[in-house]
Amino acid sequence: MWNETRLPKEKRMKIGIVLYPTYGGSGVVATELGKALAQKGHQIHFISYSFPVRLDVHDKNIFYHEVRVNSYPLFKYPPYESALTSKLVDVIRFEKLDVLHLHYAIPHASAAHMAQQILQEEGIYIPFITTLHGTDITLVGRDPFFKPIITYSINKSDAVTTVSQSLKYDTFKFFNIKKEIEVIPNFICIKDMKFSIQRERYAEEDELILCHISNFRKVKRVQDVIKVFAKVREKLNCKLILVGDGPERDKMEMLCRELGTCKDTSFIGTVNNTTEILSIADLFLLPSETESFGLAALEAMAVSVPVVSTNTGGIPEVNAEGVSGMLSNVGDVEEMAKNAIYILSDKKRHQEFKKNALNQAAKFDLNEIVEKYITLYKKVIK
Ligand code: GMT
Repeated sequence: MWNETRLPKEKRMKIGIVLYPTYGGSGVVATELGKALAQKGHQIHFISYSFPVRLDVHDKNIFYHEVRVNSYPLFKYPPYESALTSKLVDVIRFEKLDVLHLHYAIPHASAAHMAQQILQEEGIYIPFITTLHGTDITLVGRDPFFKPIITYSINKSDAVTTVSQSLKYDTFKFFNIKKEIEVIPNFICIKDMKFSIQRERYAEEDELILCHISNFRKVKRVQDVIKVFAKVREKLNCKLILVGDGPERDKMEMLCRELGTCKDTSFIGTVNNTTEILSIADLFLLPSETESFGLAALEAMAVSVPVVSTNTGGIPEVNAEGVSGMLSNVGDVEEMAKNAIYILSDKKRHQEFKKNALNQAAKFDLNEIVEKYITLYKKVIK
């Protein structure tokens, strides 16, 4: 897979990618971007507090630098941002990075700005690009307490990107931003894949599989997934697979018990290879309260799984109404259930939605999107 499509030395960039290493979408996007850039011959330095979960390849162009925060009795709160800043200064200096790319504003953008200031004193200029992913703007970022630092560090970035038009709009709406924002959507690599997962582990031959993947936070409205499923199950033979884990998980298990759907629901926890699970699904449910993009929906579509979702935030930019799936208002469980039944109850219609889902996903082709980032890196490197 890692074919040597290397660049001549003078064209290779040394790029620092700062990310959250967990299963969240921003970490996944940052990791996949770094992997694709490394494959093109650029040198990628991932910087985070632990090894990124999706960094499952060995490539001579990929490096990992861990940010460690030493404990000290005085620290009730370990100073992560200072540790990250120091790490950035060290890596930029030693590895001679050309550019930093930060995924998720808090606290990455302010740490990068501080590192930039420190290095400027030594005559080194390191440009940094901030990619806004979602709740850094729509939830956490809107907290009045964080507003000044987010506004300041976005304005100080050498370039700013958002993953959807909707998030760009929200950023200008909620913050006093004086910079241009470029929309560079998330991406997917569409390829023929072989999966070893056995569908029969989760459903009988005559049963359909509905699936949801998230970090089980309130914003994901997993309760609506379960309620929609309960309604679909009244009409169709089906099973529900819930992938992921998070603060709402226990409550969701209780809700399944209340609705009597436990025997048809599998909570499978966090998995590394979500594509494998998605490949056996017939429909993906994404009833989020807010969602700047909806990477999980795109991953579903990339393996021909149609999506029933809400119409909030950037989801309509990903899931095309009546084409790759269907969209409803937040909380409209009744309509989402009707839509799911509509798509699944007719084999021919389901096939059509499946085919369209794959075509729609192909619009977010990895190669095209990665080129947009490369162009941006070149623009900010002086
Ligand atoms: O903002 C978050 O909730 C975290 C972030 C993440 O790290 O998972 O998710 C956001 O970024 C993803 C990748 O760009 C998007 O696909 C998600 O839609 C977005 N989440 C929200 O807007 C809730």
